[in-house]
Amino acid sequence: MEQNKYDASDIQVLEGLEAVRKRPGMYIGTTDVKGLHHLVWEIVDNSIDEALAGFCSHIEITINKDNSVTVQDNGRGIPVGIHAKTGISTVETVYTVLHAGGKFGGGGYKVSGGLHGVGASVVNALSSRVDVQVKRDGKIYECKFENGGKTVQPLKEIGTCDVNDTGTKVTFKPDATIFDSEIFDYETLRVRSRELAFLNKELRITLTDDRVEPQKQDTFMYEGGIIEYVKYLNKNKTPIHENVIHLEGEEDGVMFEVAMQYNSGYNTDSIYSFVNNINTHDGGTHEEGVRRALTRIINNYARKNGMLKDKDESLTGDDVKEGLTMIISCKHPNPQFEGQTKGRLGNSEVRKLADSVFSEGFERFLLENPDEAKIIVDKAMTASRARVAAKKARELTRRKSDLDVVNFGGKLVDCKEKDPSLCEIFLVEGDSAGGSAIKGRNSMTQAILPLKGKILNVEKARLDKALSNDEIRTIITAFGTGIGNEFDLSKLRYDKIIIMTDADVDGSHIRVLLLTLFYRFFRPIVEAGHVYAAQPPLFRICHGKTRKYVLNEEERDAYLETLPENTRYEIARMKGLGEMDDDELNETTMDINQRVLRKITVQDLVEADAAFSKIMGDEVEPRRKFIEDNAQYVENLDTIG
Ligand code: 0R9
Repeated sequence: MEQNKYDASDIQVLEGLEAVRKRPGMYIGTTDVKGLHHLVWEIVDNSIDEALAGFCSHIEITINKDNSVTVQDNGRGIPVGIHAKTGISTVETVYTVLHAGGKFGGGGYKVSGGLHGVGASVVNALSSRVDVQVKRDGKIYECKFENGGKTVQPLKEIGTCDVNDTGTKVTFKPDATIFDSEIFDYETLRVRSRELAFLNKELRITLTDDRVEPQKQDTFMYEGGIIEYVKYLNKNKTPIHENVIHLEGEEDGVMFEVAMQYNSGYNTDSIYSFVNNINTHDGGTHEEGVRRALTRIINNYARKNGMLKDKDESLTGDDVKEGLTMIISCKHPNPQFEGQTKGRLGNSEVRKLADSVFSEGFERFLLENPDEAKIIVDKAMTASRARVAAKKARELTRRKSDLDVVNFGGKLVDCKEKDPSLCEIFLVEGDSAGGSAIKGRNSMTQAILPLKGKILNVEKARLDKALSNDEIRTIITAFGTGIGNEFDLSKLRYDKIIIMTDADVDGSHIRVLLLTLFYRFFRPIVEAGHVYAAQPPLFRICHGKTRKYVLNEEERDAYLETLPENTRYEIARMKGLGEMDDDELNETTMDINQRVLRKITVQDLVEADAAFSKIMGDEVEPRRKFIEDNAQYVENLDTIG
């Protein structure tokens, strides 16, 4: 990138720091932990700009013992001369005058972006202490502020260093009277530092936590940048072509870059886009350009090579992004962010740039790599066929106005009550337990669906296959909500969905398969707290005329403790659900007055998703390792969230 000579007169004096302290939200969004961490990124952004200008290769972020943060870069150092307009040093000007900085003068070139890009002076205004050190021209300078940006030591020379040793080091302590919390979270800083390293290739970012013994430290540096980001995201997946496809281009100072790789999965939502290192959640012109070009190029290729024979047949945007992991990164000197959360790029000229860079590069890739091209187009063709089949299958499961008993092949034994808030459905492992449950239930409110053996693992099957599975179709129809775009929680026919499986390995496997199904197809039902696991007892203790069922060893021992000495008792270890008779099953597991249910929660969807992919996905090794590491966790998968 071209170097821009810094012109001190570019700095415009706009407002005082007092305004920032009065309304911090206007400058950093919030004063909660998010705002607190935002301070770090405002400072780091300045170092990243220096890196993008080609002068900085290493940024160090340190959380100090007193919860202050130090950010250090090895760039040119902030200019130290006297600023023409303010008559004070440029360093002090940058830190005390709101909106000071190259960007606002128009002459500078600033592409990295914080929330509002107002930088150093805002951090100073919201800090109880800021120390800035600059190494430039063989000298070390220092400048200090306290109490929301009041200068306590104007810039002065404090020593000398090697002429080649240059850089800026800033330490700030957030003002406790402004922020709800002053405690920096290492994990938050680690995740974003890693992301910034992926998005800015070859930039080294070191994060250190000095609050703990021994100190924590992570260093991130990716020579391949977003190429390595894609590899990282596909780590637990199975790529279907070896190399990550990488395309880039530049026009009028706008840089545009894409990395992509298809995997064998069926996700269609792994396209992530960034503008000036900020995630554009809601897409925008850069994403639109790529999506449009991707669909067009794959269709053209398929048609030219005789893969799409029918004139009217074509692949949709969804077909071509199935299993696609993609990072789009755009660096723009003047980005226009739109939408409620400013998560959408609005600059219209970027759509054309994105389209042309992507289509030229991707078309060339397909021509030069016919084997990969075939794999990629085949994948989209299969997705397209699956989409058509799924549509048909979905129509089959769409609930008719009244429950169509024929649909169930006689398997569901429904309850008489029609008010969903009073109804329960038991998903029961095996026909024999199913039989006992049917006899032992309260037929007014309890419906029984016996499941034959293991249900299909939906993590490994595409929608059409899942929907052609009898067991799954029956479940979908019984629930009444529909799936996918048609899902409607208000149509749920049962207030409680109760998974009733044995307390052994097979039982927990079926439970995991059912949870995977719920997680993928019926997540809102889990989120709304409708899903439960029945807890069949492990022991029966008989004494006199009393029969007591307990769930586990601890409960058994605790109960025995309560019996008077010399009491004669008999303990039986309960066998599987299938071996209980209907009275027993009702008494121990189904009767609303006696049973114990465990609510299945999804506390953290993202983590649960990862856990499910690991346990249920393609790769054997991560699954083996995960189960080994989390044997306990997997047994209790229904409580992970
Ligand atoms: C540790 C955090 N780092 C910084 O805040 C930081 C700001 C900065 C910088 C320049 C170099 N390194 C920096 N680190 C810089 C920029 C320019 C010329 N020389 C040095 C330029 O933009 O042309 N500056 C960021 C703003 C300013 N300097 C300026 F406004 F003071 F010029």
